[in-house]
Amino acid sequence: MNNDPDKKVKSGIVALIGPPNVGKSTLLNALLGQKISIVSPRPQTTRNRIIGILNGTDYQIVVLDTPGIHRARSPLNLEMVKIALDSLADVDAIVFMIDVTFPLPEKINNAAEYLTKAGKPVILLINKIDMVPRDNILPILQAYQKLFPFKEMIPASALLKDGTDLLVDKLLSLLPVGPRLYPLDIPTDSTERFIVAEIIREKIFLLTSQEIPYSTAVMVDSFQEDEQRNKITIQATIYMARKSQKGIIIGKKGNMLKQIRIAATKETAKLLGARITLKLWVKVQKEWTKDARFLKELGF
Ligand SMILES: Nc1nc2c(ncn2[C@@H]2O[C@H](COP(=O)(O)OP(=O)(O)OP(=O)(O)O)[C@@H](O)[C@H]2O)c(=O)[nH]1
Ligand SMILES: [Mg+2]
Repeated sequence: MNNDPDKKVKSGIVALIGPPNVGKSTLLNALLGQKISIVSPRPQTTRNRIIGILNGTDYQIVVLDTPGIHRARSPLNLEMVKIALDSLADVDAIVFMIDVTFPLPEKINNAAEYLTKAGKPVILLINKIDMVPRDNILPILQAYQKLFPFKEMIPASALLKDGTDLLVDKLLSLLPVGPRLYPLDIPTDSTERFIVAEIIREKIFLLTSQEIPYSTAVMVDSFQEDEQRNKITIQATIYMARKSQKGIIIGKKGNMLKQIRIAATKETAKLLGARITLKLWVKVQKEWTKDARFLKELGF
């Protein structure tokens, strides 16, 4: 790779946007070839704008993963949707993602509205094509053609990295020439603390059910590196919206919390390339999803 940071390349910002659970975070990770953004089978996993920086010899694409657009009621959910929609203001191009396995829902209709308002070139990416017969795809493409004047329509599987190279090619044709916006050697601007909190949150999304993942927030309280022993000690707090949920997240004899800790420790160790000691606390932060001050503390 040409390492001159000032070299003029194809350079710009692209947002991944669409309903929850369509595979936006999976696509970001597939494009980067490493896990930057957490993924789960449940909708509304991503709560923040996550930046992935994709560098090639003659390009840099800054990809924004965003929370899924949904009908929001609680202040937390309203914030999530706002983060997603606000991100469209800063971008050079938009990838509007849908999931080929769900029929065309009415609620996708407001997509035309926000995409039109953004006034940027939009690529439609129809994800999860590995899950349906090829013949199912064409009628869906035709239906979406009526929704918005997309620049391109790309059937893809983020999971199998099918269609992702084509997406990069098409995006490059939409980006301006200029200097890189970020240094060459960083894949994201997320802090290690944020990433660890997200990993813990992901394990909660994967291991618990019903309303529990949605009532959970995680903050890393301390992060102590012992470089000589290549060891990191991390303390984090899991905040639950209700008192009754505290028992559920801790589990019988502390078993649930233990599973969360083991899974999060393993992934954090792999990510940071160090031995990890993870200490988890559980606290009740009453109705935090509606608590403006607490949401601010979480960075919303
Ligand atoms: N079969 C298949 N599953 C996929 C594909 N892409 C994503 N998934 C799965 O779909 C689920 C949701 O993926 P995410 O990447 O978390 O979706 P998202 O759009 O970021 O979801 P939110 O953050 O909730 O808006 C996960 O279980 C993924 O493994 C794909 O191409 N094929
Ligand atoms: Mg996501």
